[in-house]
Amino acid sequence: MNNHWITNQAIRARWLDEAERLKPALHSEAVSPVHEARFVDDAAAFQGWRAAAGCSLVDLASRELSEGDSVDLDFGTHLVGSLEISLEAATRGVDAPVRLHVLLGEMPIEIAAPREPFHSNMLARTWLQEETVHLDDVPGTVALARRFAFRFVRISVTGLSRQHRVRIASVIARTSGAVIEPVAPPAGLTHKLAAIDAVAVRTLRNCLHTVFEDGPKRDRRLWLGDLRLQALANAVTFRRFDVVKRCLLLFAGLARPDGLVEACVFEKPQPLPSNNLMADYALLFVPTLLDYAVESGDWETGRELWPVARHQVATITGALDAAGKLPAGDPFGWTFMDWQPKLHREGAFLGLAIYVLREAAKLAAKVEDDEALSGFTARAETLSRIAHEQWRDAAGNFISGPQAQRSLATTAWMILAGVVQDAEARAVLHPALNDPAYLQPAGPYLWHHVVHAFHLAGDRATGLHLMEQYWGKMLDLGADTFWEVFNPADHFASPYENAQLNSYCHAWSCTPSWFLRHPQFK
Ligand code: RAM
Repeated sequence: MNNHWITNQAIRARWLDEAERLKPALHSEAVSPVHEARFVDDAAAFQGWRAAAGCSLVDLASRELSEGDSVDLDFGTHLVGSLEISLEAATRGVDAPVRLHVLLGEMPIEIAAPREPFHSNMLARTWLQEETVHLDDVPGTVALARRFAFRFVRISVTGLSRQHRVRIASVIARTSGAVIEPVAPPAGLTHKLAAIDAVAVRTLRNCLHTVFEDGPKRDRRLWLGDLRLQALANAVTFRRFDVVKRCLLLFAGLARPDGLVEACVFEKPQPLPSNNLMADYALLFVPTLLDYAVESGDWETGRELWPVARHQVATITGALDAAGKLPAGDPFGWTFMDWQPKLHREGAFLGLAIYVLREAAKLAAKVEDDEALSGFTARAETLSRIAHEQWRDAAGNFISGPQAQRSLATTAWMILAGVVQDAEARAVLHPALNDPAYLQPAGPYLWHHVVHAFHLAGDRATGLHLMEQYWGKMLDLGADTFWEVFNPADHFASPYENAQLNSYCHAWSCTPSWFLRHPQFK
């Protein structure tokens, strides 16, 4: 197969131009808060804070604020957009500019808990949403021009003439997101599953802007692993296939000089590669392209981008050694799989590689690349045999690493890879779920793959039950949109060592909608 796309700048420029042409129009609505918020320190609430309803907006508009006062607002649900604040004078002739400090949060902890001292092992404090603005004249309106993701807002008067007072006349959120058609709830679901679906759809909706963002608060960026799951849910909800195509073209057009696709690309100020390579995400370009072509019927793009997909599989799975391991030194970047720090990733990665080879073979068959079809099929079979023979303990459980670590990650991916099937798959999955010796996932991204593995193993009931337990627990704890990270046993779990930095509308957690809506799971 010809790999001239890798060095041919004209082809790349054409893909990026097409991506630009597909940039979706944005839609905006004006939304008012529902009432004042009162944050209650409550050990029984998620992360120790409960947002109780304070006074009505009418009562709030009559409250007089001096320097040092603040007001907390609740918009009632998760929003993405900018904010406009209008002040009135409570005393005649406010004679100096007014300074407001505004905190915005998706969750109570972002507002109610102190932000200092700031600590994170990897992320900047500037992800915490806040702004200082001035009004030179009162009455007047000030707009916070940046886009935020929030339900809660604290407005503090941090500068005002001593003898004067102001009132907050109105606060308006101007939402922002790609135009979508509203989707009807699926028929026949229990109350709980219908509620999970609605929150999952809102999660996807609030991440859908000019690309599928991972989260509208952070990183507000296009990541391949996230895109793949969003695209699954999109196919059974908004069906904005044009945006999926745009995202695939961005990854293809911005691939590295060696042809491997970045794990993440920047969209603004103009499309840019991020310099972040991940072996698992690069491979996931393949199923994302296959699913896109199958669901949208756009095989022209399937064909056009096939060389990019083929290059990822050929390069990365071609480098696996006789034991099914990647060479030392991370030549293909880091491997993610999940945020679980204790996870030994090799076993799960081998499962993912086999899964991707099989998906690549399906794509090869569709685009009539016979050489790739036979090559990738044979490679999948060889690696699958290796996994079956060398990556299990005496009892048949899948293991990874020198300590023979057992984990749901390794088990689920070996099932997605088809290394074991049906009764044999169920026999290894059930203990993985119930035995404390198995390392559990750290977040919804891996839980998605576990739920999928149960469906593939022919146990849809357990898959649905898991969804009810895990995503349903977020719902019980007050989720308006599903979260980036959730550990039912540790509400402060954060890969960044700071729960205020976690994203609480994170697209990779939107896939309950896929399981609940796609005909293949009926
Ligand atoms: C996080 C992002 C994203 C994920 C990567 C690996 O920072 O939020 O969701 O794909 O890391």
